[in-house]
Amino acid sequence: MTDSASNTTAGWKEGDRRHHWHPFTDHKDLSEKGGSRIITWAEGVYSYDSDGNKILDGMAGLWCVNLGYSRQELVDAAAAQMQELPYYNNFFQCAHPPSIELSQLLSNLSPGNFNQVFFTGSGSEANDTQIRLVRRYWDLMGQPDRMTIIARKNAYHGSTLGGASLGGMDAMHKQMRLPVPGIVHIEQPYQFELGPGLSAEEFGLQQARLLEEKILEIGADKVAAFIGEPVQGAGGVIIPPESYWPEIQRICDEYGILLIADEVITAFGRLGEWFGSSYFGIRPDLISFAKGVTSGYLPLGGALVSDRVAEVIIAKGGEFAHGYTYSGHPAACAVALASLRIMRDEGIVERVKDHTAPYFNKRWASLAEHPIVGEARSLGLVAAIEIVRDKGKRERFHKSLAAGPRCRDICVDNGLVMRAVGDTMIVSPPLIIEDSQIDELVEKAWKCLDLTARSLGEGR
Ligand code: PXG
Repeated sequence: MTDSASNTTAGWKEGDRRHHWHPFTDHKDLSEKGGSRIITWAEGVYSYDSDGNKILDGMAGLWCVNLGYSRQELVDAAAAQMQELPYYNNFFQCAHPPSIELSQLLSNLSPGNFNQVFFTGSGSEANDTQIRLVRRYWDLMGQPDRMTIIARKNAYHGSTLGGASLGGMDAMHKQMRLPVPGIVHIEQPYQFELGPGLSAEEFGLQQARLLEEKILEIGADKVAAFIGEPVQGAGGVIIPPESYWPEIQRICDEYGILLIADEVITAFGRLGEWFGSSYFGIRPDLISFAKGVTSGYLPLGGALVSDRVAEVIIAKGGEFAHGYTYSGHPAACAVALASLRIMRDEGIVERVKDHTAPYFNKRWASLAEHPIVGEARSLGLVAAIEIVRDKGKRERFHKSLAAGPRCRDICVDNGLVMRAVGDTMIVSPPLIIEDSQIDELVEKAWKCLDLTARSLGEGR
């Protein structure tokens, strides 16, 4: 086969099947299902496949295309930067205007005590950077035994060895013999699964206090940091009760441990605030970002570093022995600058908070009435529904029926991207979604739940 497959669906599928190894994919299953759907173009909140099907992108790509697919300014920013300076590094006492300007803008947009930005190429690298930063910080503070980072089960922090270790995905740990030493996990604030019967307030406090128990078990003088996503995304849009994060903050303060907010999904408007930490009123010491910073048009991530940490490492640390070829890539930074300026100048975060999210939350809540929905939850523009066999008892369908993946496939066939995490269906649409498109999303979701229920008929 040549590398110029005929420009047809069949040609692309064949090239894909033979040569293209996909992330997080069971290729045997993919080929049994007839191969990949080939996405050829996209506009606004819709993507189009090579057969001309129009699909409402309920996932904003992979939680990232926050401004939708049609922003010419982002394309122009990349093109102009590529003509001027397509690449230069930020090593060896060099810098370039886009990385400088973006670090300034991010410092301005972030909460008050963040004034340093370390750029990476992705969210995984951002979280690897956080591991380096917290370990370096405690070494320089003369407390090298503060090594352990506490994370949560079912968290997603990326797929590098560090990111996957911080994450709490059993399947990833098993395949790679992770986590690396010095990372431990506590249970997550997932009330639908773990806390039925408790009030949200009680459950939030109970799950937060697992952090305190773990700190006391390990010894506070051995704990470096706690990391969490303000709302767990890939784990199934797990929205913690209001009582959870303030209690986590209290515990981190009490034992002096660093708080890392992984805001790869929640930063830049997803929860109606520039940072999800602000929504929950927490004061992290470190923030990871990626995805929405460029609206996904080019890869970029990074760590926002608070004064508490930066002052120690910069003042006392000499060279920080860490960095990537693409740390602060000029074209990616130029796109991020354009993307964040659009968000700021068009008031997109405010619009999400005041209009889009309230409308979406109300419409999404109506899905709770569906016969196979055990819960419909949302916050800002992330949302989940729990598919169940018995609403009253919150009983799941048998695993072998794969209700979630079945529903996901039905959704795509009916023009909607809605992702399945087990039997939890999740969405995270572009922030620029219009009311009529929210109506379409919810109507399609309802119809696809009907079709799923019908196809599961025998299992009920
Ligand atoms: N942290 C969080 C909170 C994420 O959601 C990462 C870190 C890693 O970012 P990179 O850029 O290295 O992928 C993520 C990424 C899914 C899915 O199936 C989610 C992510 C990535 C791939 C798949 O929902 N999130």
